[in-house]
Amino acid sequence: MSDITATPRLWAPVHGEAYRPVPYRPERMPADEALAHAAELRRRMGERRTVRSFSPDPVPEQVIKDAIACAATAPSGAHQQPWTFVLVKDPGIRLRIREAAEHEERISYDGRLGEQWLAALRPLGTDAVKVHMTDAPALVVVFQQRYWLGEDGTRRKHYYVDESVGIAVGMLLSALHLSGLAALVHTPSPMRFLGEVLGRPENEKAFAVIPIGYPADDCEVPDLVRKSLDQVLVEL
Ligand code: IYR
Repeated sequence: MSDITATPRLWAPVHGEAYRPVPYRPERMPADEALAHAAELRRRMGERRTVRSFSPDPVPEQVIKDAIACAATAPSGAHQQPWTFVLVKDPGIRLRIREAAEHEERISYDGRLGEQWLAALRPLGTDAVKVHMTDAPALVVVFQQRYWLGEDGTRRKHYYVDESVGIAVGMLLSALHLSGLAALVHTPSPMRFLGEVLGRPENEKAFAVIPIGYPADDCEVPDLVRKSLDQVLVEL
């Protein structure tokens, strides 16, 4: 390791005045503690399931807000933080989103997806009916800011928006799960209606609708098997 950190710079830094570093010296976690944390986290993350059958019971709103705050710590292209999280509790708005999503999904399931896609979805038991949108007490609709939009209409390019928002959504799902809430990533297609229903500005594009709540008492999930670590990890 020391060899690598000792590698000399071969070119001069070009960031000039804009780069204002501050010290970062997190306390190093002892290995035994790290192993215990990692094993426990792996176990708990292994219990996460995508839920499509929600209890209408209310959830502590602050838990969702804290999870969104966790998601917003995600790394992003040029630290542009190109995300907006719309927390929808209003039952009327949730119903409008459900109806618009079901309208699109019906067209998708009636053929737009194609036979291969429909066959891939069959083990998940999904269909065009999206009761979870109205059963779950909250929806978080995640928007990507495709570009920065100033109040005077000025636009500035955003970088790696898909990657940044994808990472943030992963962190949101982890935070929700570790805080005891169930969620579903729903990506109705096309999603343009979400910006219209929620009154979002032109630079924002819907990325996913995430119903959040507790699983229904009679909730069932598909009997899926995750790939083993051996199957997903390549060590060199
Ligand atoms: N958007 C549709 C279809 C769907 C697509 C994929 I890929 C999934 O993993 C699950 C569903 C729907 O929400 O039903």
